Amino acid sequence: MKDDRATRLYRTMALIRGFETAAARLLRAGELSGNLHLSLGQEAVAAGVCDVLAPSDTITTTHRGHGHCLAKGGDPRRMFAELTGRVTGYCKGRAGSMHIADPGSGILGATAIVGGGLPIAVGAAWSAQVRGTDEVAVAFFGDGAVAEGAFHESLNLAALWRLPVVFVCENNQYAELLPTDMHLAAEPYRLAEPYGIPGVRVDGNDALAVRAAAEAAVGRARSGAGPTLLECVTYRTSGHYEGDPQRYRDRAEVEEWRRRDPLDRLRPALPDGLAAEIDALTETSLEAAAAAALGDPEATAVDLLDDVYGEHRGPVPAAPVPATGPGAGHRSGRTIKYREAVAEALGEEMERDPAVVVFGEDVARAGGTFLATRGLLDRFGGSRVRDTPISEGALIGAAVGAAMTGLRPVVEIMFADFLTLAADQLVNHAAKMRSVSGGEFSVPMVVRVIGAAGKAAGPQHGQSLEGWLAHVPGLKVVAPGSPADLKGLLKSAVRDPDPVIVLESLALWGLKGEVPGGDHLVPIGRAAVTRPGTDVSLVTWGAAHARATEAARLLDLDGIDAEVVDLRSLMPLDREAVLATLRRTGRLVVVHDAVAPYGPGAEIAALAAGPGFAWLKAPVRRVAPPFAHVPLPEPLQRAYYPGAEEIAAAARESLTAAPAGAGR
Ligand SMILES: Cc1ncc(C[n+]2csc(CCOP(=O)(O)OP(=O)(O)O)c2C)c(N)n1
Repeated sequence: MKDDRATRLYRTMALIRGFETAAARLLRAGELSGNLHLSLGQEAVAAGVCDVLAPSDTITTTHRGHGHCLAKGGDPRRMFAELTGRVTGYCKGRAGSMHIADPGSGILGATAIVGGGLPIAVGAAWSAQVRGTDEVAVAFFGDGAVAEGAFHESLNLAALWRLPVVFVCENNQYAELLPTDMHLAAEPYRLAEPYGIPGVRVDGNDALAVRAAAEAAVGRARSGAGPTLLECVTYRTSGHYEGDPQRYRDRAEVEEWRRRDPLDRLRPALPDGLAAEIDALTETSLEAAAAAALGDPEATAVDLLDDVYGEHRGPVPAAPVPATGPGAGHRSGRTIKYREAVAEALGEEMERDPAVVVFGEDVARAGGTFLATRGLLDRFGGSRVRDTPISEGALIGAAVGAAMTGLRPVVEIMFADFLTLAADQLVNHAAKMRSVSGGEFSVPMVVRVIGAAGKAAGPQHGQSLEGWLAHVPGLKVVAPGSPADLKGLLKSAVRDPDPVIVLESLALWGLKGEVPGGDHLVPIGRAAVTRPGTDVSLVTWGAAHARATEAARLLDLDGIDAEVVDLRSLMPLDREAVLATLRRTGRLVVVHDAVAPYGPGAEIAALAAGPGFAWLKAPVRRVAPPFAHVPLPEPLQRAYYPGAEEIAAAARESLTAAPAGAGR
């Protein structure tokens, strides 16, 4: 069978083989930073699967994904540039071999996190379904990923929603150093059956066989019949990483698999002499690509802040601080509850933009565990408002994939405590995707959680994790303390180009407040002075804002004029607002519901002790819960969360304390 198809597959495999051989040479020559994980011997999987994909189809891949990226249309020169730390690389040379992402060729990203790409492919497939296209998403992963929760969560979700996704397990028979039978209790392809989807095992060193199996799986996905799990049994003849002494397997085994080399196997299917011609041409063009990449400028340190966030370089808002509180100048006379602000904001955004979708556990039929999304299903239908399984990792990952492919997903995760189950997708993927794509991918997604708590249902249903979240470059974190701010910040979050975590508070759930009319937006990264004052500043956010305001009232009875500043956003932080209030009063008390040690209050105190030092008249006070877990009983909660009296006491202390700083 001397056909074009075999020639095409051979060309792709030769390109992968040549690229990786050249990359290994560059490593030995000291031109390459970091590890290099090659896929020598596995080329047929990438070539066979990608041969049946259209340019608009998408893939996610792994730390060993050079081949998948090249087969999907990645540019060898840009890949060499990335490996060698050049500004012309896919990530501007900052991330290296394990991180190639390219919207232009449908590469949603290689990830160094085992299993990390599966939920993202599921999200891309869901996005294709919602947008009504016939695009297919493919997740490439190793046998090691099959033991990860991400694999099972992804298969369940994809099967449940009949998503156009193909899961390609590249079983090279080792997960790092362990053979498959020592780390998996079942053969990968068999795991499809319990999820009700086809599980197909194919000889992964036979490019034509891989292609045929992939064609069937992709066709099935495109026709709307749902996902397939394709296990390609192959072998990597190189070490786990370049330089690996490979003590975990014997030479005879490697030699045996070399005899089954996928390029050698396909050669007879090509016209005489063509394979040698392709090999020579490929080598010449790759040499030129590598040389050109090495001639490009190296990545420089001044670029480090680029591409962490979308609309500005670094997380510092450029606009000035408003002089007064939320809603100033927009009096509508209309009051709503804090919780009602959610459906109002989302309803308006969904009307405005058909790309906005809302999903999460019980958000649709029940209208949310806390009834925040009530009514949205009836208004917008099941395609845009969806109940999901209890799969926090897959949900955040699906939001990442959906956001990268044209949707604006809003996902509800109930309590911030449960974000820990999705930490990989949040911290390693949502937060980094813009950066590892060299700024080419945006991840406009919103995660709503009960977070800046102030009221709890025990140690695992009430943590205030804003300090933890705001510490992650790439994420934005807001904690609205009023219905107007919740509505305005949520609407801004939906329109934001970056992942935004909206920390809501159960303590404020029934709080009523006036909400401005019209298209009410509160800018992310802008604080509000909710009570002007001259003697001491109470800087706060979330549910603690109400208690700080009460403390200001108590202080007023003593003749102390406290200013209350509601930060509203933790990242970006309105540094100017903190410095401005310090300039006005010279005294700073930071009030929050996250535990004090290593908490977000320390960041604000550092601001006062640094750029604000000249205005500081007294030591900064932090009023926050102790370094302990959130208790369940009400009396213990009252002891745990700082009350108005405690806040007022700290403010009084700051007025009587010995001068600090310049003391002016
Ligand atoms: C979540 C996670 N755990 C551990 C690692 C360390 N690690 C890097 S590669 C690898 C082996 C992965 O095996 P497999 O998925 O079979 O892919 P292969 O390397 O064989 O292509 C491991 C454990 C990681 N990168 N991510």
